[in-house]
Amino acid sequence: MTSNTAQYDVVSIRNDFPILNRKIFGKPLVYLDNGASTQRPTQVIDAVTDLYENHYSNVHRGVHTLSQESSVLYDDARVKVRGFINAACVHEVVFTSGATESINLVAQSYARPRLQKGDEILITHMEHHSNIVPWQMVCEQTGAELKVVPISDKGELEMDRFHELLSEKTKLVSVVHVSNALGTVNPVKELIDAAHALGVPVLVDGAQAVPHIPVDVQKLGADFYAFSGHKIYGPTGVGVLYGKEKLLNEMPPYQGGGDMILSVSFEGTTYNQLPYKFEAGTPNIAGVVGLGAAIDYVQKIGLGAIAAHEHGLLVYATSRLRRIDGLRIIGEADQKAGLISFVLDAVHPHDIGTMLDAEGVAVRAGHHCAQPVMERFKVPATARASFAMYNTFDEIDVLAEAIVKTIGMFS
Ligand code: C6P
Repeated sequence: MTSNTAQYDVVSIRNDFPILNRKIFGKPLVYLDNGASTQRPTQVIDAVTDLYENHYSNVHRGVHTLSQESSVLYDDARVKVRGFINAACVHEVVFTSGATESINLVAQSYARPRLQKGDEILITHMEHHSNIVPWQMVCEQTGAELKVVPISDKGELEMDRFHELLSEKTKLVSVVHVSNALGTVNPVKELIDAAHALGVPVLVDGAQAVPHIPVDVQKLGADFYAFSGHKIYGPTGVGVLYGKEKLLNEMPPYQGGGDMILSVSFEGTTYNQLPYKFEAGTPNIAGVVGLGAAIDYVQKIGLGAIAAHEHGLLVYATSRLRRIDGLRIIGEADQKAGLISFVLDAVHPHDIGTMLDAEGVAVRAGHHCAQPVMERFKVPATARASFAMYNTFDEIDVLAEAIVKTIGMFS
């Protein structure tokens, strides 16, 4: 199948990603582990290099030229993130180290002071550990209880159970937008509307959504939205917590340190305004600048075009993989983003990962930090091929052939 169309020039996109020229065991790299982390285009690498070579210093702390320039680049990235997710204002965008920290921040700063015995936090059975463990911790700290919305055999949320579990006891709903283990795209707007009807705020874990589908936090009505830079072609160690201004203003700082204060004395401290109140210490300046460049890059290609391309890959890959004897796809929701989790009758997922690597194909094998999903589908692990804007239909063919070869070697 051809991988290039008049509207979507995947060849030119691939040229922006130097690592895609790598050979693995003498074979062209087929990188299908984008759910774990995407690769970076030259534009992001160059933006980080330019910062370090020409502008770098600490931010918001110096009157000298380099500090001013770094501060402008850092603050510009926040403006880009605001536009990207359509937050109402820049100070609703808090830079964190990643989706994990964003969720922990909400658990400790929003939920912990509000929760007491008898209260409930509602999550789903398809959450990443990052959206389970912080809630277990805060429940332990406060005596609140964690409730879990079950999922169907197709890998969709059981919406009737969601409505039953949502009650006046629920103090927060925290739900994944796109499941990293199943690919399911959840009806987050519907979930948010139902929660809001009871006055319950909602956090959306968007780590696997923002690289693949357009996200407008105001249209969704999300109270909090979390994602990571490294899954959207940006650097590691940087992420975003979007929060509604009113809620962020009501929350105490998550950590204490430099930049999050207006004044400090031994008698007491006055906290800085949003978003700095939540950005204690020297931030990941290069990470933030790189994230800004990544957002520029994604917006230049267009998330609508990326989503359409990846959907084409998903449809093609699903039909190719379904035809392989002994292969079972885990997660067949009607609404899916570009990833396929699968198991083989004859081969353990870790062996699948190793065998595919020998063919140059990088997939993730394991529980994907979503062990409750594995337990739900009664598998110890899966192999997962996850797509990005630079993947091609030819690469899906390589994947399918490598799987068939793997089965042949193990039978
Ligand atoms: N999932 C995967 O291979 P961090 O580690 O903070 O950047 O992202 C955590 C996270 C949160 N939510 C979802 C839905 C995720 O998929 C992830 C990260 C990777 O699936 C690494 S475990």
